[in-house]
Amino acid sequence: MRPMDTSLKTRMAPSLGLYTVASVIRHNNCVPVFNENIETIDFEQSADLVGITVTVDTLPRAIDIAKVYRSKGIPTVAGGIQITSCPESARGYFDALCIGFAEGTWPDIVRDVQSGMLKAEYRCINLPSSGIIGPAYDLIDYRKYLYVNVISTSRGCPYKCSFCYNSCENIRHSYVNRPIPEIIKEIRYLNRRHIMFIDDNFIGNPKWTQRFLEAIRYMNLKWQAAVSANVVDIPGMLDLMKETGCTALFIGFESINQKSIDKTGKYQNITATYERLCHEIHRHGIMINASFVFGLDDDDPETFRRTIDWIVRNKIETVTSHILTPYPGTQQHKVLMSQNRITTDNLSKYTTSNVVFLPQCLSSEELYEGYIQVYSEVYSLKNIIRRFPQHNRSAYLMFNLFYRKYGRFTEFICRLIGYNRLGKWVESITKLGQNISS
Ligand code: B12
Ligand code: SF4
Repeated sequence: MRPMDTSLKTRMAPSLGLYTVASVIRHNNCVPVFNENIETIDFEQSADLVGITVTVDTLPRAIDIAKVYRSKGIPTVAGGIQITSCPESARGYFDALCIGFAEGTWPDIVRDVQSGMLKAEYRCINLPSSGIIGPAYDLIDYRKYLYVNVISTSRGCPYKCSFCYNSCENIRHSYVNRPIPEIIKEIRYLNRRHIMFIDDNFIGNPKWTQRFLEAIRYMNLKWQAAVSANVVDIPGMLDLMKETGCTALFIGFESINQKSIDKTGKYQNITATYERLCHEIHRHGIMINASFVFGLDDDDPETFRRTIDWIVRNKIETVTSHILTPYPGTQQHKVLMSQNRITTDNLSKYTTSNVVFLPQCLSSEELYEGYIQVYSEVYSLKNIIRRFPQHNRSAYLMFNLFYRKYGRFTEFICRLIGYNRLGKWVESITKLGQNISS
């Protein structure tokens, strides 16, 4: 957990990756799923095969878990973002690695375990749209999470920003949208008016997005998603989003300094257009969750002050910020490695809330303090009042006060009444303005 987080973050949503793995083989197998963020693993339960999903920061723990199972003679397979981005980081710690999509590997893995012929590596880095399988939503214990109404409509992103896992070799060529009828089936199954689309970039293929939004228009949903900053340049897109029920958009602004942006290869972000972008989104009555990354080479001690002022001036409803983190396998990692600037290879620190490299125009302490300052100033009572929006006021107050400012109190209430009950209650009184990526 980051210093500003509570269990509301870890209880936010289930791992769709693991429930997809479960979905692939559930018909002939019993597939219990454990989420160690919120519960303890029952190591006594017997198993024929253990699959572990791994993000960068959870790799050290995944290795420890695998050790326990391997000592009992149970084979372990690791998959997920980190294994796909940088398989070298995991070699030797698991019986097999899955690089890419479970849909194209897990059936073979199960078959090979059954015949005692498990290979060291399985690979499926490209899937046709029809090959994607939806998660086993019916296996999720809804009571454990704030939200289960999360849907992934695509995999990957057409952009390849240098700090993002999408710039990794095994991922950079795999952007795919799912068949629209499959997604509609999932929305119907979830049977909720509020849906959170958790794609990297919901407008990666604008023509697909427009077709999809037209297809769900009749469902009268309230929804939110993450999009790239060029959303404002796609004719009619914001109108269509508004008409089909969009309440909030998560956008990776990353920096208000164009020089910093240029070095990330995020060509779709033009800082000179940011104010117009915010104005247009707000004009459509949609909330903005702005994401920033600090520690880029042109960031200096003044960057934090300037960014906070910009956020307040543009009345950004919610903010997520990160310390630049060189995920192994990314272009950013290659550059910092070649400059000998990575200061720790302890991946459990790679949560975007620790400084794991030497910044250029800042000390490590200044970077960390500045990152903390952004959260504490943006969510100070004074600035919550100064950012008060024209639309979605109840959602704004709910997120700013009860998630960010007084999260510990909300966490206490959740323990009394249950996370999912609180999530549903928040959805109904706010018409859902909060974004999952916060
Ligand atoms: C939704 C989401 C969240 C949610 C829910 C997380 C959860 N419970 O899973 C919340 C908001 C809580 C969250 C939190 C965080 N997140 Co997050 N999150 C995502 C997001 C947007 C979608 C994940 C998802 O459901 N994808 C859809 C599923 C179906 O895809 P998948 O997981 O890749 O699974 C497929 C394959 O990878 C493979 N597979 C996966 N697991 C396994 C296992 C086996 C055994 C096999 C065979 C195959 C396999 O098969 C699956 C089906 O094809 C991703 C971005 C992304 N596109 O993945 C970021 C992402 C995973 N998050 C990220 C980060 C950094 C975080 C935080 C650390 C942020 C922070 N600073 O606090 C936290 C902490 C997460 C943690 N350690 O618990 C990074 C991870 C970077 C990295 N290189 O590891 C990502 C990639 C975002 C990014 N662009 O950088 N997150
Ligand atoms: S636009 Fe976002 S999701 Fe896509 S590559 Fe860049 S940072 Fe990653």
